[in-house]
Amino acid sequence: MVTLDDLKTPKTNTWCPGCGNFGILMAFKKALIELGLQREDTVLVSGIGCHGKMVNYVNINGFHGIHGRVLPLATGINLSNPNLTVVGFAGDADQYNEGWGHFAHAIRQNIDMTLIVHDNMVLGLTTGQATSTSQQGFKSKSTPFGVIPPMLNPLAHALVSNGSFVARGFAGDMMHLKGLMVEAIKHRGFAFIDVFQPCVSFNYLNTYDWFSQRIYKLDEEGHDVTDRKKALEKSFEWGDKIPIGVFYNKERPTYQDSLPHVKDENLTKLSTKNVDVTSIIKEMM
Ligand SMILES: Cc1ncc(C[n+]2csc(CCOP(=O)(O)OP(=O)(O)O)c2C)c(N)n1
Ligand code: SF4
Ligand SMILES: [Mg+2]
Repeated sequence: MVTLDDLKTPKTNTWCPGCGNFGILMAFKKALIELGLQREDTVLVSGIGCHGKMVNYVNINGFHGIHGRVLPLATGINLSNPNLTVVGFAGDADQYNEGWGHFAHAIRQNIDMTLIVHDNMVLGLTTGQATSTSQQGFKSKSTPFGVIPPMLNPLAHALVSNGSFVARGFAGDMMHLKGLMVEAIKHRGFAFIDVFQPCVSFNYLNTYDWFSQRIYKLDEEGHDVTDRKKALEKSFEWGDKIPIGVFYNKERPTYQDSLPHVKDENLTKLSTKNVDVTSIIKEMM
């Protein structure tokens, strides 16, 4: 049985005091413990940004990728060894700006993994520029006159891309977030959680108070998680009332279920003894 102590690493945490990332980190550790996952069977993939340091603070297998590429890396890991539990941690700029192209495809392919986006609505590590989830009018170093276009709606995009698990959490409600992570990791297929993560140093608009005054829990109002149209409608709620929780959850076949060479056997276990790739290499030279 894994304990909080086992998951500790010797790295010094450099997040700003009060950062929402602490809530996400603790929720994830508690989810791993509740699920009884073994450290060697679990892989954490992270992007570049403050969120990317997750890989330094959880003592499991980790891959600190390049900016925007959490999903290609996680896809490769999952397809080569589907027995591993793969959890990707991306930033809002990392996933919804630089890595945006990968988002819809990993979702529609239904890669068996979990994606958790630390959505602080700014580029935290590079000191507070606007991202695609910054609200219209948000003033930052990169948008001195305020953000011009409407903010991107990642949940709606995930739902119309045929997402099989779509949820939103809040770093300020760690136990609720832990529950979402447990459900997401158990889900067979692509599970996506957008997490409201206050950046106390650079986002003075979307603060803990701002979120706390607005959020409400979908499960407390009897939301049907198998109703995609209703989930889509809920994903457009923004303003005085903002829903968190599971918007949609219905399993469908995963990508590797239909791949004959990985369906029953791990790529990592296949022998390369009688494979000759010389002709392919020659063709590419
Ligand atoms: C290919 C590439 N482009 C740009 C950068 C510069 N860069 C570093 S972190 C970052 C984004 C940080 O924002 P976000 O993904 O929202 O993460 P946060 O710091 O807010 O957690 C960028 C653009 C980079 N490292 N690599
Ligand atoms: S800059 Fe923002 S996101 Fe980064 S550690 Fe500080 S509070 Fe957290
Ligand atoms: Mg960010």
